[in-house]
Amino acid sequence: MVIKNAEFIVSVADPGKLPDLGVPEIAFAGKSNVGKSSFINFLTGNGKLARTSGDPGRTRLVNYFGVNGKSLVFVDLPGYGFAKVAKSEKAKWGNMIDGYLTGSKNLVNVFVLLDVRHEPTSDDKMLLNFLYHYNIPFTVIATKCDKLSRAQLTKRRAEIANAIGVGTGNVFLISSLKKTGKEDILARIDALTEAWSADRTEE
Ligand SMILES: Nc1nc2c(ncn2[C@@H]2O[C@H](COP(=O)(O)OP(=O)(O)OP(=O)(O)O)[C@@H](O)[C@H]2O)c(=O)[nH]1
Ligand SMILES: [Mg+2]
Repeated sequence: MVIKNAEFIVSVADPGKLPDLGVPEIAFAGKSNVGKSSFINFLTGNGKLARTSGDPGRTRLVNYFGVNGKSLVFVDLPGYGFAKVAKSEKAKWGNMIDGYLTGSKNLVNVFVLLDVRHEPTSDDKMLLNFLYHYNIPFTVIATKCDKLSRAQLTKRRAEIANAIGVGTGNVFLISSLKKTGKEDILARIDALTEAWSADRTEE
């Protein structure tokens, strides 16, 4: 697919009030600061669409972005695992993430972002277990690949795949900074949205 345009739709603070837009949603999840919002901006070619920051914990709400005339929606989720956030605040974010993942009527896939340099954290594993448990399909995307050499990337890709129990080919490598890895992701989105449309026409 080609992303021609993207626009902000809505921010949601209450997981009980998720909009039902009737089009497929792809959610971006991962540790705080891993590069979720930056990746949305990279994919859509709009550097100012989702707010990014060097301070972890930038995205605090569930943010909906419409792609190509709102025929597809990207959902930017708050990051987890940010140590400096108060416990009460953490619980609130956790509820928003869980609430979104179990409550959205249109979620087709969760893009789980992991920093290519680090081992998946216990929070990452918790998210993946949650997705398995609720049978929610996901795609693993390793971010910030500009930080490593080609040889290191090959090694880290295999290590990440091994740590979470998927095949190496199922770990996508991207860099929002260097703008690499986009084509494979767009092809993946094509496959996901086609499957969604096919399911709909069967009903
Ligand atoms: N080197 C490098 N830095 C990146 C890349 N993607 C994002 N960053 C930086 O990482 C920091 C966090 O990026 P965000 O996109 O705000 O991360 P986030 O996952 O949305 O963070 P929260 O909203 O706090 O959960 C920013 O300083 C970005 O510039 C990348 O591909 N390469
Ligand atoms: Mg963010």
